[in-house]
Amino acid sequence: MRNHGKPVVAVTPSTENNGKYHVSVPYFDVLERAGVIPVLLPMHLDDNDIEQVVNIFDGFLFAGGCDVLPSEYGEETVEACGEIQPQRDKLELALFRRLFVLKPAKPVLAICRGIQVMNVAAGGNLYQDIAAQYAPDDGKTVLTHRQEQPSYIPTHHVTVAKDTLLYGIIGGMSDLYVNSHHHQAVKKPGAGMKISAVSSDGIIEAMEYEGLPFCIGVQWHPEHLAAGMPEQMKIFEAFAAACRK
Ligand SMILES: [Mn+2]
Repeated sequence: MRNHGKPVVAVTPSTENNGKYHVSVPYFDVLERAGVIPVLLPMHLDDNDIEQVVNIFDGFLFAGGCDVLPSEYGEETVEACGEIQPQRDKLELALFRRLFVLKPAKPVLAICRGIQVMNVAAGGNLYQDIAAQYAPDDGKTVLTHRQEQPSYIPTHHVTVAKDTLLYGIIGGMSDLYVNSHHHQAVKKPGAGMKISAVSSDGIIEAMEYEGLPFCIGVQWHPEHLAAGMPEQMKIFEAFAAACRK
């Protein structure tokens, strides 16, 4: 049982090898609106540090960012693969693998790169580049998953599966309009991963880990949509509520 006030949530860091760790402000804004205190993690944590961190925080948000090193899912790197931060891969994969089996469980929300790391941590793999490696089934139109429009503008729909945590959280909507800022995507789901939303061209856009009460990954950026779309805010409200337990 938690004995303090607001839940404190760890947010994973990004870096551009420019001597700074950073996180996009909208992640913090939306978590604060949901009643959470967000805290940015450092990039380097050994196994003992990971153990301490999973016990200290009430929940974990895996933020967006660059591509996962393909060798983490047993592949060579193709030309269309993007920027990689091996140290961030190491940190986030170690965190996920500990969180998958942590007792008692802690809530996890994984956004954009987050769903991809979540899948790799569970033994799944990725399209290194949708345009180079993915062809939808006959009759399906190829969408752009790398929109030119600002992030607060949704550009493609996803169909949400009814028997999922996500469906209940967003108030029973089977159709969501989302933004799209990714060139990679989940290919083969890892062990225990349940697909909770798919775009019309067949790309996996949300998954949840069946082994935990709250472990949700979304391929879009709800933090940029939450101000104008209540159903996107509900994702963070549900996460905050789970962190309060
Ligand atoms: Mn997309």
